Amino acid sequence: MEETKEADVSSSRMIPNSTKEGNIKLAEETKGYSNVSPKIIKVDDPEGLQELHSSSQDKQNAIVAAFLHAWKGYKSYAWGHDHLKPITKTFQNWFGLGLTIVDSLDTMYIMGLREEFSEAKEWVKEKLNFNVNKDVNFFETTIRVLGGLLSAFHLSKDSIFLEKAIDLANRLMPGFRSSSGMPYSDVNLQTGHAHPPTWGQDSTVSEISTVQLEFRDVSRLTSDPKYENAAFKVSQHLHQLPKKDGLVPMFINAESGQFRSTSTITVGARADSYYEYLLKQWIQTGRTIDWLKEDYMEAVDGISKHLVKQSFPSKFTFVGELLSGRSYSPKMDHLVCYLPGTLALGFHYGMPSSHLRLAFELMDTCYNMYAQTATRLSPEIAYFNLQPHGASDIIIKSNDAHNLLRPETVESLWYLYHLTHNETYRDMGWQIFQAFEKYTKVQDGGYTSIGDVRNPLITKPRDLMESFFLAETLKYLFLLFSDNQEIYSLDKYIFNSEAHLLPILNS
Ligand code: DMJ
Repeated sequence: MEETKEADVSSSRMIPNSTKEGNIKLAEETKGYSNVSPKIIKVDDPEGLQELHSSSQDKQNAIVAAFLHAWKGYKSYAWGHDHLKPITKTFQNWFGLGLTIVDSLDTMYIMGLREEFSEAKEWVKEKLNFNVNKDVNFFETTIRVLGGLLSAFHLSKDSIFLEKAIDLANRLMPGFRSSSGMPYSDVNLQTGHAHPPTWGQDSTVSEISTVQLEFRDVSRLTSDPKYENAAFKVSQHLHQLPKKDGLVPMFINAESGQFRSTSTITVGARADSYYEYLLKQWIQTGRTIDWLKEDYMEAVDGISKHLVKQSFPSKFTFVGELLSGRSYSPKMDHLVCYLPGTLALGFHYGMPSSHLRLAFELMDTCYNMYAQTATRLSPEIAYFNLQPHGASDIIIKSNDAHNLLRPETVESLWYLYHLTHNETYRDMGWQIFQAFEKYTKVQDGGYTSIGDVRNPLITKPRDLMESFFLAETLKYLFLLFSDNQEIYSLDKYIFNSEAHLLPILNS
């Protein structure tokens, strides 16, 4: 039987100041929400709170130092390979595309790490070769590699990144060649052969719906509409499929173009960024395509109606799942924690204030998924207690207790800080950063995923540093402590699902 352990809850919740200066519209709209303003846990762990009052500049410096520590490990033991295995001091290859280098380019640019950026650029120029007989995941390669190259081009204006991006986009295009135009899961970069995943027949809905920002950007840069057309056809097709109040099943068949109707409805793994890219495509295209906005709004209403509940005893608002599309499960992936940020972004662009209220409530929950464990790190999956007499809101099962250095919570903290200037979001981010420092930092370089966030003495290092730790987690933390929030403003850029920056049309 699966072992379960209730998370340790040792602390009380403290209500800080409500929304401060900043976005005036937001401040006015949020006046009535003092009851849902962020709450921060006061932990009984002096080390966990150290330097809470140091300056934002000092904190940014600490985050840059963390990036350089991660980079040092990657450079020493994994250079040119996809990921660092920091414990065994070796590497892991997934696609063989130097993922960590390409995914990190814009983070280095933003952090002002000019030497490291030019070293990485040199590798892209001399060594990055897409003409390899290798099957890659269509979605992951699009968001991490194509997105990384496009963002590096937009920031640096160096043409090498655009050349590489166009080469890669051309090699990914055969992924769309199914009977329905819905992309397959995998594509061979040399032969163009595309196919379903080795483990099943269907494509994943979040994967096929999370490539449009990138392919549209390639079309704009090349003045060739074929990339945008192929990718947007997917969104148009999904738009006309039947849904449950805007909610989608997690699997779709690339040949028939039909959902697997018995698959789970979730905002977590396999469906998450479908919702994110509805909103972000609407913004990227200058807010002119009404059905993208309407589908997004319908989906948020569907999430509120079918998936959102509150736990006992602390009334944490969380997003559960409908197993087989029907039966409610109070399970929430850490991946869902992108949602507060997306909801806040939507509110910034005119969505109803109920979206912002949900964002505040979910942000509090996501932060508590960290603050209420003994390591102050979130598990990959949390279950929420729906029994009125239960002692603890958050239940962590053994198989779900790992932490992969994921970005979603700090991503949302940045969106909420960027839009409200409420310092509490920075305090939350700083506590999370300190926990990464304490439990995932590896002495000779790099950070490692861990197997158990519940036990500070036995965290069970899993020996992998995924590229998104550098591309997203550390980038969003760095931006959270930036005293100039205008440079990378959400009015100028849309951030893709891997935190790569693409310009907004007419911004
Ligand atoms: C990243 O590759 C992207 O953020 C993706 O959208 C979801 N999974 C990882 C990070 O958790």
